[in-house]
Amino acid sequence: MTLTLYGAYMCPSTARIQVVLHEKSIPYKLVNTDEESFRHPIPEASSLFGNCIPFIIDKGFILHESRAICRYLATQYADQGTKLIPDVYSIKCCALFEQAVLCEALNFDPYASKAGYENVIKRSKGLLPDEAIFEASIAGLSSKLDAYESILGEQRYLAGNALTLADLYHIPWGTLLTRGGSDIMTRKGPNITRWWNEISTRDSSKGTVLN
Ligand SMILES: N[C@@H](CCC(=O)N[C@@H](CS)C(=O)NCC(=O)O)C(=O)O
Repeated sequence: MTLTLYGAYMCPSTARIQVVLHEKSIPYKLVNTDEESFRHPIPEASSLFGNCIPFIIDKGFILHESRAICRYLATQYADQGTKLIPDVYSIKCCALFEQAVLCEALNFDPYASKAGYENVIKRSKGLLPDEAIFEASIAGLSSKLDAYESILGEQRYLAGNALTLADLYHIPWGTLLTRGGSDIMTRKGPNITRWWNEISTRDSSKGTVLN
């Protein structure tokens, strides 16, 4: 039974899952809920999360929250595609992976999503961006990226020298920041630039609902 992803056009969380589905070579069917007039097609999927998308149904298993979904895919489909999480017995590698995952959720996403929402999502809906919010978000992100620059000077990826989910999680909002006219992903320093150019040009980052 093919995995089904319920998502929407221009939804970064949907794109995050699509990146991982591609990396793991998992065939899937995308149900675009825009086209369904945002009518929730599976009543039992909406109890806890309201009408929030994205969610997946994999052989009857319903799961919400893009990062939880990506984690599930990387574990359930461990034997195929790109390995995206460290082995469970590597305790320190797992701890560094958790650190990188939380770094994206707590230090990158809050600023990048605010800036990307102002300059790209709002414009795509015909609304005017608030330049002050955009600039403040970019300034906040810029201060957080100083640590990225030094971490990525010591290692190839955020959790070590292997690509993980933590790196891929940055692709959707990083892409929209660039599209929104910000050079923040390539102006902080050579290490972030090298890392961002590498992850954002992977085949998995193309062909999502953002493209
Ligand atoms: N934390 C969620 C965020 C998902 C999200 O923001 N979904 C938006 C569309 S991109 C949505 O469903 N908004 C409508 C609602 O919350 O009812 C995730 O990462 O999956």
